[in-house]
Amino acid sequence: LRQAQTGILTAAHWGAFEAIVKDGKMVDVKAISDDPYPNELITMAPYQVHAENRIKYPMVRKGWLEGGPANSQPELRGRDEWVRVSWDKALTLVSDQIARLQKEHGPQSIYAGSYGWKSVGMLHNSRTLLQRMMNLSGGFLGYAGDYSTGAAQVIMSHVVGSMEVYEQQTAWPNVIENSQLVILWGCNPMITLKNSWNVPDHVGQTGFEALKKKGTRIISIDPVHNDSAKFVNAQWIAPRPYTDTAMLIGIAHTLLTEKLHNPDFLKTYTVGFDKFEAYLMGQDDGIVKDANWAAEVSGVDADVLRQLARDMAKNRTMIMGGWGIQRQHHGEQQHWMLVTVAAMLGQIGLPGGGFGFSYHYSSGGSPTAKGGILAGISAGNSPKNTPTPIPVARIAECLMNPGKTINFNGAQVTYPDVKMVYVAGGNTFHQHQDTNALVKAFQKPETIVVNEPYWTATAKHADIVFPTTTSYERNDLEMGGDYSQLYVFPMHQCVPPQFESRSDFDIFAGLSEKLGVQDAFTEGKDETQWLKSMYDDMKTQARAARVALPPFDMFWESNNYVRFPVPEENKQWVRFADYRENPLLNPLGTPSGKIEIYSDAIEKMGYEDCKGIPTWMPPHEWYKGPEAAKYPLSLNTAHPINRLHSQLDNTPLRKKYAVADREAILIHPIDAKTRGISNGDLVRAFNDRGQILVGAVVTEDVRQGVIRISEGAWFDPADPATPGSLCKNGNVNCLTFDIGSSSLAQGNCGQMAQVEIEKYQGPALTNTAHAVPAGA
Ligand code: MGD
Ligand code: MGD
Ligand code: 6MO
Repeated sequence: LRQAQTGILTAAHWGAFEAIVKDGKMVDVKAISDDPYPNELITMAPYQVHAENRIKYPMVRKGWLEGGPANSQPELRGRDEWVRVSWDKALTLVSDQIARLQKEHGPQSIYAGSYGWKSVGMLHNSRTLLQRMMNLSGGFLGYAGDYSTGAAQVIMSHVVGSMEVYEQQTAWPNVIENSQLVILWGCNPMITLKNSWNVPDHVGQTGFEALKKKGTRIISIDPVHNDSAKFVNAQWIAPRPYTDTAMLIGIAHTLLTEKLHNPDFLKTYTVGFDKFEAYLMGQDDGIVKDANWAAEVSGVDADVLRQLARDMAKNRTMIMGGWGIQRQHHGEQQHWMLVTVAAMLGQIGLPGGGFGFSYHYSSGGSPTAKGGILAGISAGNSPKNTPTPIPVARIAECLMNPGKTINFNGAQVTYPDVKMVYVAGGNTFHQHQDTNALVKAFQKPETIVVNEPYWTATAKHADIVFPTTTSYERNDLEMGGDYSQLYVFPMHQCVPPQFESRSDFDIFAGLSEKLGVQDAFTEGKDETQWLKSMYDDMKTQARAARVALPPFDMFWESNNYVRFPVPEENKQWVRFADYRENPLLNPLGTPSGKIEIYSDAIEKMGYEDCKGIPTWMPPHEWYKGPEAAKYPLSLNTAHPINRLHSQLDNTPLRKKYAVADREAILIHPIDAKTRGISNGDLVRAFNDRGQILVGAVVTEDVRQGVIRISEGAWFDPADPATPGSLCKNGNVNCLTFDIGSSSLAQGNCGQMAQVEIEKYQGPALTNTAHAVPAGA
């Protein structure tokens, strides 16, 4: 047990901390002493609680309130007035619609997948609570996959037999000791490790620090000279965006023709290399895919690619793949090729070798502790008539095209006619691509309900909004270290619920009451009783692992948190070592039990856009596509340094990154000069889908021909009545396109688009992204 010193112990996606509260206001925070890499984002907690754009009361959009779901003037969503109502009225309005739709149209008429990053906490898990209530009241339409790894998680299941992207990685001490060369492939861990799905342990950053100290050679392959590459003094290789598959194929060709590959490994542990070899050598299409071919596509010198292949083969090499590269059209191919190259190198399952797709995420590789694990509240069982989920990133298409059938991982999915959308803990208007098309799609349903602490663009485009507490206004429990399971943190309530806000638990309990399922929803337990039962289950597991914990009451009163011991052997754990040691006894979860460089299952699906072997296919938009004549710049939409997606955009931290009060755009000096753009200028970035206002940062940190605008700036159309009007805050998804990565995974393509930019010459525009709407 570890003790908090001065404040109230709580936690967030950005770390555990002690909150300092004075006269009912959170005024300051202090990172816990165990945090090896405290994250500045925690200092924004007081601003989260006391933000000016909190939703204060239950609100209903005027058109919906007056016309009801059938005559609500849905085209006014996003610009209508808001009317304050009582909690009882708001709960009745929503529960009446749920009951009516379940009866008249069935569960497929209510989309309650509600994708999103919400806040941490095992009880107040908004999305699970929504689904719990929906399951009890007749079911709902949910989603499959996610926005983070949509393409990679599906292809990896076919190639290595698990989603892979969320698996524990070879432990950091083993990597530090054994890796001689580390490749950061589209990977920016010093930034993306700041935040975790659970509470971060921040061990990953100490791993990179140790590599730096040891002088391990690191190469970063990224169109942007990212912060991690700078931190570890990596060699920077800057490809044309979206061309990584071609680069990797060129590297594979060098490995093969220079006999640097490992035929024994390929024979014992993989299937289908012969088919890939035929493709490499151009046996079908007459195109030999060597380093010269790859250089022509990717803009990286052929000699650099050849040297990379040689260096990888001669050293114990760990390839750390990020996920931006698969948030692209044909995004499946990138990770498939990374595994193929790693298989050719033959180091998978060896200390410090192979590949890892989660070193940049939630501290994959932080050694697993021994103790207990908290289980959160569950969504319960789905009723028998629950509809087939839709791929998460196809939501806008689904709303626009009821009845349409699409391919999805060997199956077919038909979009139901969605009449109601319920969002709790996500920000659809941030996460989804092609925002202006989403505005139209959001006019289709009869009713849109949102639980939110803030007036986000999603809340502004809803019909009914429930004001929700932040996690600092309720009691909860959460694990620390997604992979390590190192900590259990109490999340003590720091301040009372602000204004009339309620927790998601209370909101869904209230709706459950009106729907006649309250007892099943709460199981007769209040907040404290739920937390006690979660803690007690965890304590029982810990006891079995010979770790003694105090009773719940003592733990809760004490302001302590739990830190579990890490067994020595876990510090040397190597991913795939068991498979390498005995592939017959420890087969992979693929049809062949081996790594599938050729997948018969995928081949038999017969898709044009995802074949049986990893293949280079030009993406929907890129610098060689026809659209490049009008829109020559390739867009990069990486995750923001000082936010979690859209979260915290409404805090003073934006002073660190906003330029002229807009989201920043990184522009290469030559691209800026030819357009007369200087540092600090307002810039209009645009294509056929939309236009946004951004602030110029002219820098050689981006490859020429590439612009970087981070995801997450709140959507703020200059004229909400005119489709496609200028977004005054710089929401990059106004520029991205909304098609699936392929028929296989249907992942999103948020990390690509062709764009043009110009110096903004129009009238001065006030940024109103964080303003409250009329009537609120
Ligand atoms: P967040 O900003 O975290 O993003 O998309 P989201 O997960 O939707 O939204 C969470 C919302 O939940 C916020 O509005 C917050 O205020 C609210 N919230 C927080 N706590 C609570 C709570 O307790 N209760 C309720 N009711 N609400 C709460 C992220 C998504 O974006 C992801 S994961 C990825 S990987 C994608 N990345 C990406 C990209 O790289 N490029 C482009 N172009 N688009 C992208 N979109 C995707
Ligand atoms: P990204 O920033 O989207 O993060 O983790 P990732 O998806 O790995 O992309 C990583 C790097 O890929 C970037 O430096 C980008 O320039 C590069 N890249 C983009 N396109 C290409 C390309 O075509 N080729 C190559 N070689 N490189 C390319 C995201 C992860 O991060 C997720 S999914 C979430 S939900 C969390 N979000 C998040 C956040 O919003 N903020 C912070 N600070 N941390 C976060 N951590 C998590
Ligand atoms: Mo994600």
